[in-house]
Amino acid sequence: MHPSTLFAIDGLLTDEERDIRRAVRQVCDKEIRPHVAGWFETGELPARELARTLGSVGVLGMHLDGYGCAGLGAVSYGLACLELEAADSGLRSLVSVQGSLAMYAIWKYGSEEQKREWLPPMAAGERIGCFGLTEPDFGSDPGGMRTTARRDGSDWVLNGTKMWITNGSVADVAVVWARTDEGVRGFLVPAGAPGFTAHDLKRKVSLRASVTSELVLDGVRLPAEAMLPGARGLSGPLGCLNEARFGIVFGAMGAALDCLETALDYAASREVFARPLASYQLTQEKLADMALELGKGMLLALHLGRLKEAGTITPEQVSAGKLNNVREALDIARTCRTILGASGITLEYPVIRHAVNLESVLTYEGTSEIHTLVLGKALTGLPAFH
Ligand code: TGC
Ligand code: FAD
Repeated sequence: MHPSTLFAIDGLLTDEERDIRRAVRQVCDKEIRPHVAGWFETGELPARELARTLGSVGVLGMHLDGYGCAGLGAVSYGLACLELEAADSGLRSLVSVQGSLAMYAIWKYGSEEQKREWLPPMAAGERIGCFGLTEPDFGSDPGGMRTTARRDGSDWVLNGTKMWITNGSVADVAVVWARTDEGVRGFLVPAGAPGFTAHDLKRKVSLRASVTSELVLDGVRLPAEAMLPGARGLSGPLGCLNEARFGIVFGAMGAALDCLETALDYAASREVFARPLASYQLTQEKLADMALELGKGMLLALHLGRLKEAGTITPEQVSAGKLNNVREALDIARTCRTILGASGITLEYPVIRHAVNLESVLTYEGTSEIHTLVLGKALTGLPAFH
């Protein structure tokens, strides 16, 4: 029995949602899976080519309306993230940052001109975006950011450094959050603006099939129209994070499913002490526990998706989903790794790649500790961040 059959998850989806899931899986099977272990190994990704491929199948900003975006439901978007992350968390990251962070920021807070200029080519994958919130000294606490935007006549002048920025060096536009006299504001910084540089972060052991960069803003002068007019204060960037975190609730289950499918196959064919590994009770306990957590995580993701579609989801519910599903996915990946024995440490199988990728997923978009504290605050009314 396939693990998804245990919970009859497919029966909870519409025909359209199943079709979208299948279509994204087909693209991953054809364009991503055959190459992804190699990209991971070399730490190099054909990001532009991939963005065009993903744009051509309509997954970039697929949950946004208008401006070349498909306007699909939250569950469809989640299932696309699931299939992408079943291939590699780095690919889901590319799509999350493009659609849920950079495009969403422009879609939600941008002027009509900004939307018309950027959203259609970004939906098509002709232009890539990144999202610069984290700084070298301020990750979990973005409210402490040091990047500034100072008015000079009608222009803005930006100074500061952003760190760990996905898609940074391949982006055509960076959404940069900076401190101004009127609080935190967002700016669209085009690649090539004088004083703006992006450097790739090397020697990563996790999320190697993804571009991660440092952005340096050294007196970057921007016209008044570069500011996102609709975002004021920290709620601007945090509002975007809710979108991307939601995609991860589904995505993490994709990585876990790929690990579990691999472990089931391996346990069925590997003989130990003259019997298939799958026939031992210790192995079956691992497999059963993993199928349970996977099923529960999928049901949680679907429930949150339906709440999002109904327009009632809260940031705390998204935190609950991100915390639970990434934590369980990482646990599943590590357990699957044990089932594969020594084979589990090689790139011949996807399991160790998923496991080390999920270490990044546990940290970005709010660490597991931060989401625990979000839930703690919701339950007690007492914030414990500071
Ligand atoms: P706090 O005083 O609680 O809030 C400041 C303002 O923000 C509002 N707010 C939210 N609004 C929308 N959605 C949320 N989830 C929100 N959380 C808070 C809040 O109502 C308030 O609004 P206002 O109007 O009163 O000013 O802020 P705090 O400084 O105490 O911090 C709260 C905390 C710790 C939860 C927040 O800073 C946080 O979430 N930290 C984690 C940072 C984070 O997740 N960074 C991710 C960077 S991007 C990334 O990692 C991309 S990875 C690539 C990929 O996705 O694949
Ligand atoms: P810190 O905030 O320094 O945290 C270190 C440890 O302290 C963590 O365990 C944390 O949970 C814990 N901690 C922090 N505060 C508390 C507290 N109050 N109580 C108890 N424990 C606490 N950022 C972007 O803006 N854009 C991107 O595109 C992006 N992409 C990323 C891609 C990758 C591969 C990675 C790894 C990160 C990316 N990030 C991005 C940055 C990411 O969001 C941050 O790494 C994350 O928010 C944590 O910040 P930090 O690394 O500075 O850790």
